[in-house]
Amino acid sequence: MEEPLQEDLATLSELNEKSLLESLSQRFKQDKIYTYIGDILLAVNPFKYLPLYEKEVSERYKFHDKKALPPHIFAVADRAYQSMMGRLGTGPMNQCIVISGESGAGKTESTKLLLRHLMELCRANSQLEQQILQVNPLLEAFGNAQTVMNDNSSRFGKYIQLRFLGTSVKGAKINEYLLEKSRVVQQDEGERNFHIFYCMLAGICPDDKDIYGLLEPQQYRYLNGTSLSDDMVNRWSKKYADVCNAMDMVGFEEQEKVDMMTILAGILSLGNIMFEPGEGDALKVTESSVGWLKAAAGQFGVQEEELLKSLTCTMSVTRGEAIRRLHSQQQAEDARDSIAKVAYGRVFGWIVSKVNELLAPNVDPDVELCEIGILDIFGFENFAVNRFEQLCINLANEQLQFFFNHHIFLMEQREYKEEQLDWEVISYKDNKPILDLFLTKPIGILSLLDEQSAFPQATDRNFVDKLNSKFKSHPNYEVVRSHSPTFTVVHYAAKVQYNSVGFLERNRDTIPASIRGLFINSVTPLLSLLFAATISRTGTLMARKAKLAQIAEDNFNSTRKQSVGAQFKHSLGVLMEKMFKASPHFIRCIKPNRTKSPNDLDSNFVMDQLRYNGLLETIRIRRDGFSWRPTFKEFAERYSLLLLKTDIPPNRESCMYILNNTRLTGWTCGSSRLFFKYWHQAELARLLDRLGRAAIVIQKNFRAEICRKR
Ligand code: AD9
Ligand code: MG
Repeated sequence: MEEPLQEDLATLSELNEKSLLESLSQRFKQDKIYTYIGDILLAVNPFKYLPLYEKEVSERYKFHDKKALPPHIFAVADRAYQSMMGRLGTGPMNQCIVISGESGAGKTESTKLLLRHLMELCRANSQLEQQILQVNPLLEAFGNAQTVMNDNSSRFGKYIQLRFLGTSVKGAKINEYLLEKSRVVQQDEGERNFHIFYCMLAGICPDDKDIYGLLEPQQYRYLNGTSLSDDMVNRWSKKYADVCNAMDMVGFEEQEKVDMMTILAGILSLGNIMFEPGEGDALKVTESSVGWLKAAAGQFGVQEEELLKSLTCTMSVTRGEAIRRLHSQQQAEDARDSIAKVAYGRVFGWIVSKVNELLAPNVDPDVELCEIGILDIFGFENFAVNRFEQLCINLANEQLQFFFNHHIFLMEQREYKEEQLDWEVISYKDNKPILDLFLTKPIGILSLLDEQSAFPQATDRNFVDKLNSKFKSHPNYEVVRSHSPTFTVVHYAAKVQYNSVGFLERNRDTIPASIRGLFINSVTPLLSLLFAATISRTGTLMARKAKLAQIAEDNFNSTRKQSVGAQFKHSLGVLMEKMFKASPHFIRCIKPNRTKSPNDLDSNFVMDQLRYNGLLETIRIRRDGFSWRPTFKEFAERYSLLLLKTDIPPNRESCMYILNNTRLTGWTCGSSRLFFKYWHQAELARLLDRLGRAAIVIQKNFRAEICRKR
């Protein structure tokens, strides 16, 4: 008979890298892709359909007993939901589910499954439920793209907050992080633009295609001349129908959809405009681009001459005098690309804020809502060429790894020490030095980048020279001797070599005010709104009259704003603060191979991920440690019910008395709190539940007895 496979690695008797890999690989062979490490879920991407998510499965995992069913992602959703409502050991509190893993490991798919099960659990009203479930396909169409690592790679990070009143969901809010806008104008070998462009070109009906002025995909430079095979047309047109459907469901208006598609068509036309020397120092568009200029101006709803002007020259004001500076060919091409990037970025930001507006909870602002947040960011990336975007993506992953370490190792072991538990310290790879390398003020990588970005004369090379001189002896930094300006960071997951060409420009991300002025005057209402508006802190679009007036007045000068790096650092900080206040649930996604193939687990590749995620140490701490550590007061208040009492003093003696009345073993007691293994919480919940059920039976019998006597 086959030996049963370990469902919880924290119960492995022999623990080493080999036994860990062997367990995962045996399970994977039998399509058992989920495995627990105590309360943490490991999920190995199967790269094939598995019948694991049908309605009956979802039903089985509703309010289930963890021990009775195999590990599953629905179980994590269930635990988060129950914990949020205070059914598992603590009072009601906000929860966050943190999903990590490298690009293509399965984070986004996991997010969708979690959302689905949460909607099942809270039996949302059908319209709100559908709206919430449609948000993902919508955002994916605009924010995901094919990369060499993943055919549906998220090119932005998101934190979805589901907001509950009691047991029912009342709304949702999305925070998005750092869309990779540069993809709109450039994709590396084997990569594609954002899905929506292909969807639109494949799915739009011929009449609408004419209305929007769209041609065949291979004619667009921004799509790298990709032509669509029949199979792709089928796939993408179905997706287009889904996106349109999602927009209707979420509540977008028809005119908004039309405007949005027109802007996307404008971006494609813009990309085909090329320049050549004209009269004197002036540039003109090439003969074959004249039509594209006309098309783009029409699609953007602006004057052709105005668009040409913003591409070929910059206006500035010096001592009250307007000065026109003609662009070089390179500058004109850069202006073209930056218009495309900013327009796309604004459309994306607007979609998110519109979703937030439509899904905002319709409750009194004084009513306090509880939250379950799900974090799905872009996974760790290491390409042939790594740019500014990869630096930010990898920094976000460092931040998540730090959050994990902090919770699993640091806080836990700090409490053992404070409470003088007999404990042999488990060491782990602390990535704080890498975070410091990036974030320390005034001399972290991001601060130095900002400092250099503030100098118009600074170059990408200067920036790397500065890094080299500051960090040459930092253990996580390596100087690279090369003609191109490159440097290496030793990340927690791997060494990544960054090419700093374009770092300063991408970090500045300035839009000349003339472009803003151009679009504010667009006859396309949405475009005009996108450039006249600021996105408020609450995530809603607010057109501000004052802003409009200021822009009109300041039409010639670039507006100063926070750099991309600084904004990203700030939004990551806000996110971490929120997460540190919530009760976390971790899902670690593992990619089985580099080729996206089913039924193939590449041992070395998987071992690398287990190592850099610190999973062996995680198993050790879950096996030997105490992940639930309530104070005497917290415990006594909640579990005095087990003695059928509610008024016992909340102290050590009461806790001992309660616990000695149960048959629980393996817990221990510190000076101010109790220390429990990860499974104790569920056991105690079960005892309370049993007691509750017994009380109901007693009540029923009592009532029946009374009736009988009468
Ligand atoms: V990235 O950091 O956004 O590049 P993710 O989000 O980690 O990455 P994603 O969820 O997009 O990866 O998964 C990649 C692909 O793996 C999906 O498109 C599916 O084809 C496949 N996948 C992932 N999880 C599952 C699953 N549970 N069942 C079947 C899956 N296929
Ligand atoms: Mg993803």
